[in-house]
Parts: sequence; structure tokens; C-alpha cells
Amino acid sequence: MKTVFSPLHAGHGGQMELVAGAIVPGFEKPSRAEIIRKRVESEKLGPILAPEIHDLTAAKRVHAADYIDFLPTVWPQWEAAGKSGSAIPFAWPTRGLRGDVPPRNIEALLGFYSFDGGASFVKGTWDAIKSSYDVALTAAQLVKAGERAAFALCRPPGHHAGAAFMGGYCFINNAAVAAQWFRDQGATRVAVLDVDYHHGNGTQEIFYDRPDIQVINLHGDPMTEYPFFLGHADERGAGAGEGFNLNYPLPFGTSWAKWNEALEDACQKLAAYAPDVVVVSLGVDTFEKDPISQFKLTSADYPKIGARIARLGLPSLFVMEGGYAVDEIGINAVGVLTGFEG
Ligand code: Q9C
Ligand code: ZN
Repeated sequence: MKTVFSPLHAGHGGQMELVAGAIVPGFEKPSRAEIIRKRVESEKLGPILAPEIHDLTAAKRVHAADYIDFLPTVWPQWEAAGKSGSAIPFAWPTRGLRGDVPPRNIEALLGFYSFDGGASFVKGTWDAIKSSYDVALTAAQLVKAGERAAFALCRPPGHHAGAAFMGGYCFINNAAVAAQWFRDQGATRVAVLDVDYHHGNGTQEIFYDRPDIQVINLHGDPMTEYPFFLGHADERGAGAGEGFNLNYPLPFGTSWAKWNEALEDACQKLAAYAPDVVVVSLGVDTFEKDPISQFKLTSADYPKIGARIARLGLPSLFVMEGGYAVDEIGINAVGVLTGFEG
């Protein structure tokens, strides 16, 4: 399997985040992608290609144009305002406030275009976001050109980013961009299978009223887990999209047996949908030693995930999302891919 990777991800680094009242180094750090890249090499998964550069047309097919146009301006606006630390959102237009008037202040705009403080900018962030998008589209092109599968080693991740907001370490929704791109290239139906520990709220929101893109999520129950405000089992799609969004919220402590039951049901519903292509939002934060998650999958489980996806017999695009146990992230992510290859 070919991997697409860009070193530009590394400019998005040094962020801090708030955990239990303390400002600590962010979990979504550059070493994540480097460890996975090294494992791709040591496991001889296949060649590692640089992405082709794309314009932002494909991004604007799933995101609001004003949101996409805002992203490259964040750091220049932040610097022009005389600020130097990372640009972190801090005020949000929640219920009772005006969410329809974008202010002119950069701090305010960060809140206007986000749902949490988990997606922050440093100088190299836009170039990293853009490279991650290019990685996803380039890997999608490989699948469209006839590869059985390809691995988009995206960083930053994407599945929490909605049509007009960032959050949860995500800016552009790489998997959603790829899914829509396959549609625009002639696919009739596309399935997105999101196995990251966290609910892919952005992907769900983007495709919620659509019957042509099935979105399936296995994740920590939002009653107790981030992103908290989406991902319940009764969210099944709206209008023409009714029945094409499937959520499998699972409790803390879920290990392979129960997780696999959900995967099996998900794969049967995916197969019944009979898509032309499947986009896998590949998070490995379901791992027992993940520092921010509460599932109990072991390294031996990840090849089984890949093998089950392979049994679908569909062209498959793997798009990297989360996973924060840096020592094992390469073993687990590449384990899915070698399991797929059989
Ligand atoms: N600092 C992905 O896995 N947790 N995003 C915040 C408080 C946010 C995870 C905890 C988790 C986001 C792509
Ligand atoms: Zn996650």
C-alpha cells in the first residue's frame, strides 16, 4: 500500500492545552506523524509519496468558503494584533449570543469559527493544515486511479472539523473532503467508517442530510466523552439523509469483544449500502494505553480491524485521525494497514 506524507505537518507544533485546570503540552504533537512514518518504513508497507499541491476547491465543497478563507489569515492576523503565543479560541457564540455576525477581532473570530479551544494556531499551522489536505486528496487520487487502498498520513487530523468550525485538534476535515471528492469524480455512493475513539462530529454534521454519503461512527459515548454534544445512537440523519448516519456509542472500558461486535454490525450495514469506495477515518486512540481515551484495545487487535475492512472488498482510503500513545501509535496504525493487506 502506498502512503502519502508531508513533512510540513511539523510546523504545527508546540501547542499547549488545558487539562484538568493546568496548561500542558498538547497531545496532538509532531512526533505522532513521524513515528507512524517510521513504522511504515520499517514494516515495508510500501512507498511513501509526497502530496501533489491542490487548490482549495475541494475543501470548499464540504466547508463554508468564508471558513476556509479565514484559516490562512489566522496567524498573520494574530501577529498583526501584536500577539505572540499560540492563537487559541477563548469565547464562543453559544445559546443566547449572536452566532451570525463575524466580529473583526481575531480572538473573537477564532471563537466564531470553532467549538472548543482544542484547535490552536502557531506560525506553521496553516501550511500543516494545507499539507494534510493535499495528502488526503493525493491518496484519494491513488485509489481513484485503481489502487486497492492508500494511506493518507494526515496531520493535523480532521474529523472534528465541521462545515464552518474547527475543534478537537482538527481544521479541515480531510476524510470528508476525500469522500466528497470521490463523489465529484463519479462515485455514486461513498461510505465513511470512523473508528477513532472520539465521535467524528464534523463528518456527521457535514453529511447529515445526505443519502449519497453514509457516515458510520464507533466511539466513546458522548454522555461521558468528548466531543459530548454529538454522537448519540438516535442521530440517524435528517431529511433525505435519514438512515444514512449510524452511531455506535460505547462505554468506558470497552475492549475488543464489544468493540468488534459494533464493528461487525457497522460493516454489515456498510456492505448493504454497497458504496463504490470507503473512506476510513483511522484513529488509534482506542488503544488501552492511550493517554486521553478509555477503551481497551490492544496492539494485537488493530490488524483484525484492517482484515475486517478488507473483507468488504471495496477500494479503501485510510485517513489518519487521532491516537496519542506515541510509543505505540505506529505499531497500531500500521497494524491496521498490514492487517488489511493480509
Ligand atoms: N484537553 C482527535 O482524536 N480532548 N481529537 C480535550 C482536554 C480533545 C481528540 C481534553 C480530544 C480531541 C482527532
Ligand atoms: Zn480521537
